[in-house]
Amino acid sequence: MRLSVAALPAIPAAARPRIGRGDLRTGIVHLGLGAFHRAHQALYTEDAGDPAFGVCGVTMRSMAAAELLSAQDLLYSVLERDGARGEHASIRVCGMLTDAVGPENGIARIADPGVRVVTMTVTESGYRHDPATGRLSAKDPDVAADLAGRPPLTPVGRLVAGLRARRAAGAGPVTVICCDNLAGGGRLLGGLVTEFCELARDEALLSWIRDGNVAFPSAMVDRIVPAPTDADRADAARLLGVEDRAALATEPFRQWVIEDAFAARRPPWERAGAVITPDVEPYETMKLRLLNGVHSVLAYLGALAGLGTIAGAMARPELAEAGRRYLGLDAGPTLVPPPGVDLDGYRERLLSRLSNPALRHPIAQVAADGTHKLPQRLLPVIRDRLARGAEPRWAALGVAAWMRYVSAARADDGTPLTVMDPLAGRLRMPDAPPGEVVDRLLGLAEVFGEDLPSDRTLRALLLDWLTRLTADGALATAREP
Ligand code: CS2
Repeated sequence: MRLSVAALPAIPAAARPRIGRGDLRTGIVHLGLGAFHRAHQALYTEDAGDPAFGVCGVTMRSMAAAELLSAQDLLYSVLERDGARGEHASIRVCGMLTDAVGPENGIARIADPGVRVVTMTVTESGYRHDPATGRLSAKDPDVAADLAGRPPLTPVGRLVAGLRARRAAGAGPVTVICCDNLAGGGRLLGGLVTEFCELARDEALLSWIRDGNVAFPSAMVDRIVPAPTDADRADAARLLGVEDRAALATEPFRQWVIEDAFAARRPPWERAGAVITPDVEPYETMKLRLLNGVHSVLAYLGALAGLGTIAGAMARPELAEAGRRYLGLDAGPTLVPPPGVDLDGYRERLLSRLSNPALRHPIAQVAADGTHKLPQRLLPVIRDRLARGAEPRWAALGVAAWMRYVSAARADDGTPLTVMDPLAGRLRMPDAPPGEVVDRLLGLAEVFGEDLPSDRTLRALLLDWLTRLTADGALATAREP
């Protein structure tokens, strides 16, 4: 039997959805119906317990998730894998989706007066911005085509179309929350929407937004959610007693900190443990520089060493040590802890989350889209340390490992690696010597800005690390710092 409303009586009572289906109305449109949303914001919203905030999930790239979910009455299960308890996993079925649709139908739902919140997880590169400046990427052909007036394909173009429809329908104010790993994501997204409207000469929408009808709070989102696998579906079937083709696995930990800047009614997310605060920045900075930063360091070194998962990289003492040094010596000193947070405790907990052996988080997933991730994670740490006259050695090792990964596109044992990045074609230079690789990659202004390419300390660090990575490989380089 497959998971569906009719199958719910057959699954363990503790795993059943927490809000009655009959009570649920659509109050949120979510753009980007991937695993992260389903294991994070959807569960927070279900746990908040307000039936006025069911979620209309909108797929942005392929219809696969919408079809899969629609075939099982929009139900899916989430496994929590806790390495500290062996292979044990607990499971629950989330029942918060009220729809799973493609962009054409989804965008129109933003104009529904019952909708008060739009959330977005479209990955860092989905915003189609220049990561160094935060401006809309004018060279991007999809952005240009959206601006020229075709049915929009970019997430920002689609969001603008939805807001335009909402204004026209007189459906009232709405809050748009960027739930991707971007510093100041609310400001960034608000800026991109404004820029898009300006370029499209949509004065009416611009003034509607300026009049306070749309708020763009920033948020820090945290939960490690690997791409779902057959093993996850098999475990879900075993624990539920019915088949769930949309099952996902995640870790027990979750965190959500949202800036208290809403334009309309919102779900009582604090009931589910979310923090609503006037200042989200210290949380974002801490999470991006510590968790995401060390993730990237481990992913590029681990990929070069031929390893498959983040926990696998953490199991190599030399890589775990490089990660610790990055956290303790480079990232840590740049942070101001958020109120009540003990940074040492946060760091130790983080290291144990990354070592969770039950969560097979693929390195390839973390290594993807480095040109959009490094500017959020490692480069701000490097800038801060350089400004204080310090040498950011471990952050530079992470960047050098990225340089080796994208330029050689093979592991240290020669195995080819698939580099996923919007700029992949420009990054590949398998036969170039380290000095040339450093100069050409550092010269990418959209990644490294105008300041870093001319920094001599950084260039020397990168050249030293890249020369050693090329000659000795990642493990030996990390072993003899
Ligand atoms: C990861 C993140 O894929 C990546 O680059 O660093 O997705 C990470 O797992 C999440 O941000 C955890 O909250």
